[in-house]
Amino acid sequence: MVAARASSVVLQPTRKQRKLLKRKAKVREKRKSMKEKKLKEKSNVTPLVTKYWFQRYDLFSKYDVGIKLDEEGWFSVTPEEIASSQARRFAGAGVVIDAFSGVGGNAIQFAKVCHHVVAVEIDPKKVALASHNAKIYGVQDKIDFVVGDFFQVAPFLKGDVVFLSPPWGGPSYKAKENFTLDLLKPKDGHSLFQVAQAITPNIVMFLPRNVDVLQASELSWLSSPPLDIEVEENLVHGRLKGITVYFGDSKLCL
Ligand code: MGP
Ligand code: SAH
Repeated sequence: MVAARASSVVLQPTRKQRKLLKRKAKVREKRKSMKEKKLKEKSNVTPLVTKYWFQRYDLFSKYDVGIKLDEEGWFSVTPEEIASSQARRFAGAGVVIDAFSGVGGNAIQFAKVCHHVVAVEIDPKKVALASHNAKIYGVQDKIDFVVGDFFQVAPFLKGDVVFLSPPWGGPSYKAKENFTLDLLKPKDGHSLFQVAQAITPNIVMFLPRNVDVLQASELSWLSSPPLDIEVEENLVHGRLKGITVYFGDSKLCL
């Protein structure tokens, strides 16, 4: 009997073929980077926000459907996975006030699970972007957009939850070893909390990952008896992005 013997021959590309493959890879790389450059130019991607553009699908899973952001929106929007988990705690709640709604990252997720959202934003251009983005997620009818300064309009607002994600002072916030609440914009965290407290004790603050957690927790003492509080670390792909502090009743089902 003759045993069948398997044999394989590995063909090495010739020098000429290797050169050709290299050239093709280079052309592909160049085309890819030109395509990215064009896409970035179309999407307000300045050098400051390029790194956030690479995270675009973490920011909005429906990015490719036509999501629009401006420069501040790029570096401030709450990544969808975080915004969605923040909102899910209030599933079924009545009215959520998103006091600094930016381009809509949080407002959209609240609108998906709550009855109604009042989204306050001082910059009319961002309100237009948020309204456009809300349409993409099919929740525009559940959000009332208010162009205004939260500190001015707060006395006229009624709601069951107030969500606070104020400006942290730009991407350089992380240069601080300990981010204290006086660094929040446009007013310090203490004043902001008091304004929100006049609306409801159910307050959520989205804060930098280097925030002074003890100082943030102490805001609960502005109420008597002190508000219940829960501090949550928010990660995306295992990387810490921010800290959420829930005051009051974080499992509202109204
Ligand atoms: P980051 O720390 O600037 O980015 O923002 P990244 O990619 O984590 O940086 P690196 O250090 O890993 O290189 C992280 C997240 O914080 C952003 O996606 C926003 O959700 C949020 N964020 C950042 N800024 C500057 C602000 C802000 O000013 N206000 C609010 N509300 N959120 C912000
Ligand atoms: N959570 C938002 C991002 C908020 S960034 C999102 O996911 O898209 C903070 C926003 O607060 C910015 O858009 C800024 O224009 C807005 N802002 C700053 N001062 C304000 C004020 N006094 N009242 C309302 N909005 C304000």
